[in-house]
Amino acid sequence: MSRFIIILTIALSVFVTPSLAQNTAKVERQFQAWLQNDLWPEAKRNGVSKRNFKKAFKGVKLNWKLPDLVPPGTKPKAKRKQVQTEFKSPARYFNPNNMNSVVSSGKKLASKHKRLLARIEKKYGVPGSVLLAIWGRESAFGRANIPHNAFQVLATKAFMSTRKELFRKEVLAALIIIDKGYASPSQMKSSWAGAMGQPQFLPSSYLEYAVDFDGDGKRNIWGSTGDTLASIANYLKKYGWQTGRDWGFEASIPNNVSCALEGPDQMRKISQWSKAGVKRISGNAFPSHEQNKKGAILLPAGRGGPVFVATPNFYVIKKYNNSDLYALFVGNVADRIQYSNKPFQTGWQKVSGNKRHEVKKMQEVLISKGYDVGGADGLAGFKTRRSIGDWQSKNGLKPTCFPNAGLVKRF
Ligand SMILES: [Ca+2]
Repeated sequence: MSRFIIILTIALSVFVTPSLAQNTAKVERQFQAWLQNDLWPEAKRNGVSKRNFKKAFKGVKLNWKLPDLVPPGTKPKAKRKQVQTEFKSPARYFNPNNMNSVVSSGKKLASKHKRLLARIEKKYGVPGSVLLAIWGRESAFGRANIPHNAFQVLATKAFMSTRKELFRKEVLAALIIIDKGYASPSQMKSSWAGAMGQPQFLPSSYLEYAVDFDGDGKRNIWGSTGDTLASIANYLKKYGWQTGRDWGFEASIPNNVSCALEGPDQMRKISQWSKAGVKRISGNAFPSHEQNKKGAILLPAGRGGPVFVATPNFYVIKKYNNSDLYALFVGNVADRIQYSNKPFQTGWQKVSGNKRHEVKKMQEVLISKGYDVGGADGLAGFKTRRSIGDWQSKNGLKPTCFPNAGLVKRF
């Protein structure tokens, strides 16, 4: 390092550090004022007592390590980050070691909690294997370290994040939870995203869907296995889980069935898909109890990966986390716990060379041409996938229904 740079570095650190510290202290003061003058009046209108409000925020300061923060007087960084992010293959989501380990713990817990799961299934109509898969995914069956103070996370985000309104609702719900005595402030542990306990419920979901299944009078999603599993079951039931139906099946879809027919708004009877040549990859027929009911075709990587027939229950799992890959992870783990322990049989084609901002640009062009891509976000949800397929057909290309590198460059 040259002497000049060393001097410059020292000069900068002397100059920058105190001003950053001063700014941090200033924002902390603004946060404390916001708690008292902005959040407290609304909490009060929601019936929260001053005593419990004080308890919740005793010693709580901003958490500066959380993602997506926008301190007062700054601009969001998220967009810049999004631009640089690589558009990734779904394969990453299905790491075989990770899945094997969730399945193996899930199988052990299925036998350990057999009677409990049977009682929950009887009451809510959701199979134990699906509950175990979600429990495993959300909190490693309650073993994950979920260390944050929910009030700190939620209030920091309600005060200065890219989604203030959402977190404001959640911090108010968290206050109601302790004000009603459902949980103590010290119990209120959450992830960095504000999701609480073993089922990873946001506070508003806790108020709406958590249940007391072990009968001690508390809806304890932090420490009770019965309450955790039944709360997940109740959540799925309230979102329309259809008892007795599967979540979906890995399939093969012939080329004469266009990949642009994907999506829950284009469901057909499973027997009709069958007639059109859609088959289960296992070689078995679709179960007879499914034949007369509706399902959607699902191509998470377009023609470049495993394809599925998804039942409405697949879209109920997505209410837990709005991602096709999440719901497929849960569905596959559930099948492997309950039926046969096999990963998806078709491999995922490699995806490389695209950045999210390039996919976003392609979406914007498609929107300008009148296609519905479900919003330009640089991700390939089913509306984007099938619009790509339609565009490809109209332009004399073989539909792949996926933003392959060569294709994206054409936009
Ligand atoms: Ca309980």
